[in-house]
Amino acid sequence: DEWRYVMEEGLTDPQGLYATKFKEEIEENSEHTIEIYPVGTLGESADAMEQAQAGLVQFIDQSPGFTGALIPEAEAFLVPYLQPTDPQAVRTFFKEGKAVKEMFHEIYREHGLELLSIFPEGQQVVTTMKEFRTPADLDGVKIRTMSSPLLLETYKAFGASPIALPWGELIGALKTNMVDGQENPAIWIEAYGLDELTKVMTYTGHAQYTTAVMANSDFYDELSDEDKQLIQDATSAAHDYILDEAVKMDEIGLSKIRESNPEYTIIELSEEERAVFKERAVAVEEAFIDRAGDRGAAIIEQMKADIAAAM
Ligand code: 6CS
Repeated sequence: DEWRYVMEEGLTDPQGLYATKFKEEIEENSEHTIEIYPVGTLGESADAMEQAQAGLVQFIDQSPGFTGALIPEAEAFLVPYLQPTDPQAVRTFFKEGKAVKEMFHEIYREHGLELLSIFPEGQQVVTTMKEFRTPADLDGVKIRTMSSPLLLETYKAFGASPIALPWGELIGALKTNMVDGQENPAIWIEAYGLDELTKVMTYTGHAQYTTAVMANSDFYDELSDEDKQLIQDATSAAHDYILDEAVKMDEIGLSKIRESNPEYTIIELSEEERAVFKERAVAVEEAFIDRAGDRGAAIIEQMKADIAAAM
């Protein structure tokens, strides 16, 4: 059969590397073929999710930054200052952590999605027109976020004025000063020229950009055992591959920006500066648990245990 795979990025971006590896594994080991639909080809993220839930596409890669608007528990990956920043700890958390491996499967199933992989793409870095070191510096600064409500709550807690926009509107919004800044991993900032549209890039250490690969669950359930195994094997191969790549992504993204845009100001907040934002993050974690309930609380607890074990 020909299976469709939609993602939020291009073929040379992290989601594209994963998708290409997944496609190769499927096509080498079966008669099935995969057609990859990169960012924009099937509409915005919300459109792609509707098509995946309806079974018009069989596979989707979507970040909790968007999926969180549909599945509150997915916002666990957005809770600020929860995930580690050390690349090896990040790798262990996403490869071996019980939360990532076990706790989301049933939750995504409730939304018609068979969860295959969750992986990181690098630290979220904030790009703005002016330097900031404190929440007061962010007063009135309009920051674009993806559409999950927890991201709006995060930037409100950090002192800024957040605005949720789909990806396709961000570049226009930066060019027309509708927004003053945004957050994304370095690798993406460089690839899409977001550094060219802002003046300063700040490492706040508050999150890893996380994404998830899923199949339509009706499609998956109707497959033969052999095809299910094929998909699981392709998933493990692509997951291992992307985790190795992810360890290098921040470094590659940052060095490309330094090379192509030497004027750009790059700031890493100190531990003392981060501490102020971390205090603000406590209320955001509470807002997550308010929405995601006992199940959400259990996820956070398990994530914290997994992170402690990964350090
Ligand atoms: O900011 C966004 O909307 C986009 N950021 C990344 C890293 N991937 C796709 C997503 O749509």
